[in-house]
Amino acid sequence: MKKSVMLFAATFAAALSFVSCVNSKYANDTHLAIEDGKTVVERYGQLQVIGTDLCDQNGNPVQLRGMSSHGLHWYGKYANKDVITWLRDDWNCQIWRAALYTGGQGGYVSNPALKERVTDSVEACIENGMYVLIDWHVLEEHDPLLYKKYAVEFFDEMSKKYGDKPNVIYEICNEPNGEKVTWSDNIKPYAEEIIEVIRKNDPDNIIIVGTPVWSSQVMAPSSDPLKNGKNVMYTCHFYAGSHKAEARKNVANALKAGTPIFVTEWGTTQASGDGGVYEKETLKWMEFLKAHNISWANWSVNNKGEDSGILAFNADREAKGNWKDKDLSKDGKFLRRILRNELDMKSWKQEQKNK
Ligand code: DCB
Repeated sequence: MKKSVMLFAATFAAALSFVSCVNSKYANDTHLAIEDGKTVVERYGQLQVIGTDLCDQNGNPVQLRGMSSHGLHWYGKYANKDVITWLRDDWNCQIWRAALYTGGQGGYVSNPALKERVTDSVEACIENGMYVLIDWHVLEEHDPLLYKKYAVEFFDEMSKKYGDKPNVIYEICNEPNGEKVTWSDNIKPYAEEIIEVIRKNDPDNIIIVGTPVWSSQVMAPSSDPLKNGKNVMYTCHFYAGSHKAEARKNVANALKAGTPIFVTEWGTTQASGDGGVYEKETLKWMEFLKAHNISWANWSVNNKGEDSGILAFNADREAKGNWKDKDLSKDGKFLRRILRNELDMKSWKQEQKNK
């Protein structure tokens, strides 16, 4: 008796999840950079946040996917039109992330000319009909408040310049970190001020806010929300070799609590950016992000020879794009297939069996 009830319940649950999968409100998303001759920005237009979903101009949920630059002060040469166009046309990228390290040697605060790598990126993406993340890459300084003065100027300028373009997404603090850096005392006051600066020039483009502990504590904003959270999302970063089921649970809980999430950076490797490509763990994350309609950018475009870099060591030194198989690292070959919709957990498992 009990057994049959359980069996019934299990069958019912399975049927339900099947139906909800087929009838998913996310089923219409084609995940294409170009469809019927139209770029993704031509199709989706002005983005907006509805509930926890990133949506297009008509209110349909959409999932954007693409690549992040490495630090623009190290590998900014790849932030050019040739490479970004190649990523759109060959890799099916809908979004590009320009990672402007703020602190540290060579970062923006000590090297303001770096801004050109950002504006080059934005202009290439506008011409290409792609979305672009302007990433204020807080990392070494730990606390976004430390260089707030620079962030105010920077985001004021960017939002004046590009606020009327639907392509632009502002990522205002990559990865706050350090024991003393908390949501309520550091990130929230920083974010409220920067959002106010941006909103004077740009009433509607999406703004993304980092979360504590290298953007892993995604529950933090739900208990102490921003005063100006309209069209604001929060970021969760993961590295598939380091962050697994528990991190996904955090994200699921944050969504349940009403927090919209955008994974502005993730890697197939360990959190160091190295340590091997974790294919199966990555594909678990891909299934999860797709099922929850969470957009992402992968770390990163470089040829330094680290496992999370998509280029083979020393490949494409001229930064021209037009990559052949031999120019790609293991990570690069894997990522390209994911982005081109050629690989998912099911087909990967089949391939492993056939090996
Ligand atoms: C993040 C950063 C990013 C960093 C990657 C991989 O940091 F946002 O800037 O990129 O994740 O670690 C790495 C590059 C290296 C470079 C190094 C120097 O791949 O080539 O030499 O930056 O800045 C994270 C992410 C997660 C965690 C820690 C860090 N974590 N971190 O969970 O502990 O310490 O940078």
